[in-house]
Amino acid sequence: MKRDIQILTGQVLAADCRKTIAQATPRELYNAVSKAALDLAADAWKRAPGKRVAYLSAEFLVGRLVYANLLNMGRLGEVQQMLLDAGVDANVFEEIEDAALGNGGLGRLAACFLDSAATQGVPLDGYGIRYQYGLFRQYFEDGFQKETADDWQRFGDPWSVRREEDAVTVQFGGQAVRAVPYDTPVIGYGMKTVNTLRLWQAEPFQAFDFNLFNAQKYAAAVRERDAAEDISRVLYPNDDTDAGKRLRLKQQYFFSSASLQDMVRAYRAAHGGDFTHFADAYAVQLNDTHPTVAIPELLRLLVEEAGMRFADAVQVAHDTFAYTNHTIMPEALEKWDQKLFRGVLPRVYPYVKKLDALLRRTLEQRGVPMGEVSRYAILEDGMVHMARMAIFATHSTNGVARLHTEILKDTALHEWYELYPERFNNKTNGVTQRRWLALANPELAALLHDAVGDGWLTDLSQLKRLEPCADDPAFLARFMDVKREKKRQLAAYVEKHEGVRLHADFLLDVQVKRLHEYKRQLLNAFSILDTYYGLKEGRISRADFAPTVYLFGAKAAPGYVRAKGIIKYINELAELVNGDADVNGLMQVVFVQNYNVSYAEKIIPAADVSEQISTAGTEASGTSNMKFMLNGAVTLGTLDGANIEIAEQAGAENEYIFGARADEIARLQEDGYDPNAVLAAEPRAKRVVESLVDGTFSDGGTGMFRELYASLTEGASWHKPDHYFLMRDFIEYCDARLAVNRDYRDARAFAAKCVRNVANAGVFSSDRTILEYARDIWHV
Ligand code: GPV
Repeated sequence: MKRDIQILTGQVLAADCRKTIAQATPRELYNAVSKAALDLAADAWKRAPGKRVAYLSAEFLVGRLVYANLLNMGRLGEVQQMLLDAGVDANVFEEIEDAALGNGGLGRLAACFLDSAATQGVPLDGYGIRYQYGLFRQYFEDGFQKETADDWQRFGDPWSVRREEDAVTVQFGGQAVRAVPYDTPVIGYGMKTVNTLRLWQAEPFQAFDFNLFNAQKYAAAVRERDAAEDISRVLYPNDDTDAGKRLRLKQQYFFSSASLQDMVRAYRAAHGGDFTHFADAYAVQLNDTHPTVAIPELLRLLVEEAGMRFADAVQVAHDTFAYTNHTIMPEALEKWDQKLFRGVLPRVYPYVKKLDALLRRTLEQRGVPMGEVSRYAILEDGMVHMARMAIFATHSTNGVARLHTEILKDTALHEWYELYPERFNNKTNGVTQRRWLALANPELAALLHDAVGDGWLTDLSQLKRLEPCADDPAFLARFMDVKREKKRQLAAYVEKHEGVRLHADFLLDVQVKRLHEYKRQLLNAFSILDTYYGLKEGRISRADFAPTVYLFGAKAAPGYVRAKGIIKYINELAELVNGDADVNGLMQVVFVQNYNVSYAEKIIPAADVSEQISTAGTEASGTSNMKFMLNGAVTLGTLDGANIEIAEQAGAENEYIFGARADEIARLQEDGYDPNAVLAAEPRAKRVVESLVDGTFSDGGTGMFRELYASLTEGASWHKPDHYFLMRDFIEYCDARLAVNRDYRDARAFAAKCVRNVANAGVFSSDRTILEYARDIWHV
């Protein structure tokens, strides 16, 4: 019998705070509804027998869990009605902070994979770190980014269960800490499968060392506790860059070791002490190199705790592990100083050395010339090269979009591809349509329900049946109504959170993603400034221009000075444009603060244009590009990452593609590229770039803008000028953008393009991706 979530919620509230639903605070209500729902999921939350996948990831950017879980449980409508009946706003849980245990695409991909695996019945558990503080919260002060700590647990964490009985010990050099798992159910759509997200928290063995305390060494006792807790204190805020910090290595080993100990213990309980068939019980996916220290750790456990020979242990590791690469950017490829590594992980380091020695013997046997060995070696120039270890010791290395995998094979990891071609494979990323369509855009979901039914919820390829609707005026009218409504909702939200009145009747052009030079938010800003001048000076006809909101959302890593300079620049641009009454009816620039998963759920469904303008060859895949497509935005982008596959699926005539392709960029890198020649030849380019230094904008005396200017025109010791080819693509980008604007004026034709995007988004479901991993890599 279906149990009543209203009765359960009422009972929890009565027991916990002696209040009714109508009386409870949002936070009390959140905890009660979540507990009630957790209770309803309890029966389905049990381990199925058979092989399991462990998805090891330093990040799980799950966002807000309550609505997504209720949706998958089939309880969302019921809870919304319950709240309505009690006179409570159905959006009451929007006060609940996101669980931002990730930086960006990589962490959000892991969260989409959890949802898809549970929905598709793939027995996959996530393993990671229960950071006390997630990604910093961002606000702007005088246009500059400021950061504050993200104390996400202050609302409670009702979706997790502490499993004291499964705690393990993780040993560093002279320090031993307890790893205590917190399990969160991962509820598949329809609740047929409930998997587990197991996040480890670091704790001292005793809250306090009383010997120290009694000896009046209070500070020492506290220090010991803090040193343990520090390990899971905070998420590193670098996206796509490697900080190489000691504490980061400790974090990586902490969750890798704890997760493997967990698996080894369960294996022993089920199969006894013979570990030769470990890979039949577990497939372990390494989400980038962050958990790669798991490889020597498994070798250590197999040799020292299961008595296995090293060579046999290597075979087990090879069969068990697989590695996903998420970038070719050299600054993100993890390398650890050998001394640091050995100092922090003295028990593990010998196994890294043995692997390195095995690799060197293998290279020799394969006839790789001595002079080439240094390109492969795990231990080389005083560093431990993690990606090399990951490729050598696993059976699969995959990229995350077709172009990305081709670049890995042809250039970035070419020498490895020559050695092990059979290990390389592509798994183009995807996103979960439950959160990114059903939950974020119920209005569009309802329209799809009427047009093609609800099968797309678990089989996104069914959206293809929408294709004829792109020629149906009545359908297009309804689609445009949905867009209008989503813009209206977004405008209300932005007004509340930013104090800005967003023009809900304008074309909405959006770039939301981490702030990084390669993603080229600065190119976007330059183009807006060029449009502004064009409108003011009559080069662009005001009468023909579709009024546009340019919306940005992005966090810069706190130590990434250039990225912070770009944020300040865009905020200065916003002030210029929004403060000019002459263009107020035509342009608005808005940079929202604290862009996160929940904000994305508001912004993406409202967008008309999805800005995906990275330098070709730099964005491994992108995943927001897929979310925009699914919600009916056209892509204004370069042929980079998954944009290529998006344009291929939807048809290039339904996107706006511009700029140099990856092969041209590679050629320019080889043969030389001179941005100053572009600046000399193209006054429009020169004018916007000069705005960094000619007094148009102020960086508050920080020198940030002059540094940005120098990065474009002079370069630096580590970079050539305009390393990301903004000037190469500037005019083409401006032209493509004007083409979008022109086309937008034919509202129905534009809506038809949007609908064709929705209809062809089927392959970009993470359900498809996860089923490919299951079939090709995990064999489950
Ligand atoms: I490496 N990515 C990320 O978010 N953080 C990282 O540390 C690394 C990669 C991203 C890539 O930049 C995106 O192109 C990609 O879509 C995403 O990972 C998921 O694969």
